[in-house]
Amino acid sequence: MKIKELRLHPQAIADGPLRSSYGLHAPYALRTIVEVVTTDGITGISETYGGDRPLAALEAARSRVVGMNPFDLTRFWQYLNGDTDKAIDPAGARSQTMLVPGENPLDEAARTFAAIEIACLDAIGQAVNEPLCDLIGGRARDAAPFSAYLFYKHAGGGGTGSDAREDKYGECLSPETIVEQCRRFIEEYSFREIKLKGGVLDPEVEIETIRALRAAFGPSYPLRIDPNCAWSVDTSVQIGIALREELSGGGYLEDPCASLEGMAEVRKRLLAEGVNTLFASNVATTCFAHVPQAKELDAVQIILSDPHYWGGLRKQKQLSELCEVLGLGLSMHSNNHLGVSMMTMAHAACASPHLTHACDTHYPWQTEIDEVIVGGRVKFVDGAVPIPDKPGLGVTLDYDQLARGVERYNNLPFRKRDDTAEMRKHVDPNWERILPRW
Ligand code: GKR
Ligand code: MG
Repeated sequence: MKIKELRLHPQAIADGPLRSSYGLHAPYALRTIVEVVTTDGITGISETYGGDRPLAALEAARSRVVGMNPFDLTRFWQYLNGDTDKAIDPAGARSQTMLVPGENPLDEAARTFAAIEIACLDAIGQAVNEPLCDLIGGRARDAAPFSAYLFYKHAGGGGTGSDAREDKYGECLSPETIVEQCRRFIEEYSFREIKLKGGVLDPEVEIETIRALRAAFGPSYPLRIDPNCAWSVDTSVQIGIALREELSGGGYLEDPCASLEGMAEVRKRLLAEGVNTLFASNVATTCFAHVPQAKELDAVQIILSDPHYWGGLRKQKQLSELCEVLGLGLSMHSNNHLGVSMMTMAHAACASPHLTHACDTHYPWQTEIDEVIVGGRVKFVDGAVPIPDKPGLGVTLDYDQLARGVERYNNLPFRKRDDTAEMRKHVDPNWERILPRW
């Protein structure tokens, strides 16, 4: 089997005006759907980040991918110099502190590799008639658990003009409206764990929001908050103390402040106060080189993997095993995505024997109108995505929908996620991303 064609389909998908410490989401998020067509007539698919940079990196690999045997992934990894993630990263340049995921040149090799690896594995899975998580060594579970990923947001459901989408949640900039948002998420998806994207409002309001979620849903729903480094070390310590009860029992504090050193300091000071809240990270830990550092400093106890930029599905499985050996927890990070990524994440989670927390997903923030897989959106059962009894990823592309996504993309005036620009356009013309803000 050889790859005879690589097809790239840029996609624009509607997204609501969600807030984070990066700023404001634009009315459309960018993705890329990848197809590898083999000489056997099989087409493997994957989904990755969108916009100029990720597309250019895939384009640059085209001549190497076409003609490649889809099993020849190790040499493709070497060709892309994927091992750059073994290098020590003292300056934290590999972190996601300032750059949004998908834009860091230092994880480009791992990102590009992942997009091709997943499509190749999908093709191989179809060739041997095995679901992807079984193909890479067997599943640890039949369904992947996800969490309710709540966002402070302005009114609006994403999209623009005649393509504007229904706003199911309205403006959510208070504890009460976030509780209501969560209630709807749980009603619709039956999620069992809750994540609040923080770093948006005054810490007092965010503390109040977490307390309101605890009061509304009780301790059987573990809580986590992720301010994406918006807090100083001192503020992180104060919030850790204030939320010691609410973030215990399966919950965690995610990237409260910047850098592994900063998180290590917060952890040390909290432990001295008798607060053993666990820390998770997808900002300070983005690659294998960060894992031993995180462990050594006791800065992070739960690594948030992501097959899209950690180097694909087999790397995800290796990370699960590494975390288990090191006594670290494992969960999964997410950005806006379509159903192909949804299934990739589900297979990755099911193939990971050691997965200690429900994974993140932005999927509830996307709409049916943009879905590119045949049969419409992926269905959740009890807060989890079951692995279908189908080969590969278990989903195929709806080419009409794909063409609509390309058209939306072609009509957009931007080619890169820029939450600062959106914030200035719609909320505050003088907004700067200041870290720490509080
Ligand atoms: O979508 O605004 C967002 C998030 O902040 C996202 O960019 C992060 O990558 O979800 C992510 C996170 O957990 O940090
Ligand atoms: Mg995070």
